[in-house]
Amino acid sequence: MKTLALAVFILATVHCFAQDLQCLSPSRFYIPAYKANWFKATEHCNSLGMRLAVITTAEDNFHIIEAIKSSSIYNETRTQVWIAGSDLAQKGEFIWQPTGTWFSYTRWMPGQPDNAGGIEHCTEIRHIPALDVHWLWNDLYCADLHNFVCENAAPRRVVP
Ligand SMILES: [Ca+2]
Repeated sequence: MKTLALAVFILATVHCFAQDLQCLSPSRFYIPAYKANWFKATEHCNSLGMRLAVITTAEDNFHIIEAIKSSSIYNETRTQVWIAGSDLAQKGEFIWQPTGTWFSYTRWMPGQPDNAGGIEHCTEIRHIPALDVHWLWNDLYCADLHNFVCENAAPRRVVP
C-alpha cells in the first residue's frame, strides 16, 4: 500500500512538472510576489501562458478579490493590483487588453476613471480602508509599479 501511495505521489509530481503552469498556478489566478509596471505585468503573465486578469462579471471580481486576500501580497491597510483594463488605444474608452472587449461590468471608485494629470490609462483594483476604498477600480499611471493578477484564460485549468 505504501508503494502504491509513493507511486501516486511520484506520478503526480512528474505530472505537475510536466504541466509547469499548473505547478505555478494551482487555481485560476497567480499573483506574483513582486511589483511591475502595467506593461511588464502583462508580459509576465503572457510569458506564463496566462493573461493579466480580465473582469467581466461580479463573480470574476469576487474571485479575484478572494485570490488577492489569500495571497502573500495582501496588505490589509493598502493593496493595489493591476488588472488588464486600459484606454491606451483610445483615450476614455476602456477595454480589456487581452480580449479587446469593452468594459461591461465595472467597479470604479466614485469619480473614476479621472485620467488625473492626463496620464492615467491603466486599471488597478485598490483596497485602502483608511480612504474608505474597499476593492474598487481606479485608472492609474501605467508606469507605476504594483502587484498584479495573472489568470488562466478559459478553458480554465484544474489541478489533477
Ligand atoms: Ca484615477
